[in-house]
Amino acid sequence: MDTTLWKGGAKDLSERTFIMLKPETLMRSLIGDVISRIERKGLNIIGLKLVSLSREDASKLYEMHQGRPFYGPLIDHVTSGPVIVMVVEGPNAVVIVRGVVGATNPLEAQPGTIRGDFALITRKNIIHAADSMENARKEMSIFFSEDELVEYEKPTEKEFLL
Ligand code: 3AN
Repeated sequence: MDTTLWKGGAKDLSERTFIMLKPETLMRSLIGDVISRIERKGLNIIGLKLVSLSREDASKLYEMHQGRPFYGPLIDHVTSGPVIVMVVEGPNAVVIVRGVVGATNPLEAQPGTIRGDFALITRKNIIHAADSMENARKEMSIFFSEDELVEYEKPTEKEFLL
């Protein structure tokens, strides 16, 4: 098998991004469906936890939205029940995951995306995904220390994906 592409190409584009499955995802028993979309795309889950989000952590996560009209209800909502926080890794992970997730407003999210298939309204749009590498780093550091992230390679990636 020629591993040149893996070693010299796609692997170099590898990024980490941060994802959170919001309380409605657990309450609607959709965790498996949503995580499966991420897995099937070919990304590696390198960190995963179920947590009860504190108001302090929620306000760090949504810092950029402070002052917006939806900010208060958003914080109330994401602290209303357990969430799943995840770090995933793969080539161009930030942009790739945003594509899998779909547009913020489910009215605009395309069928085939997570929000397009599972969400009706913006506040309860199932999933949060970092929108830049810088925000991904900030957001994952709220929930994970470096030694909680486990890197690995799936043999199938080398053989079938890249
Ligand atoms: P995204 O999650 O697609 O990056 P952001 O960062 O603009 O979108 O918004 C963060 C979260 O704030 C959204 N996931 C959604 O839950 C909530 N939100 C954003 N805009 C609105 C809105 N107009 N009304 C209610 N909630 C909103």
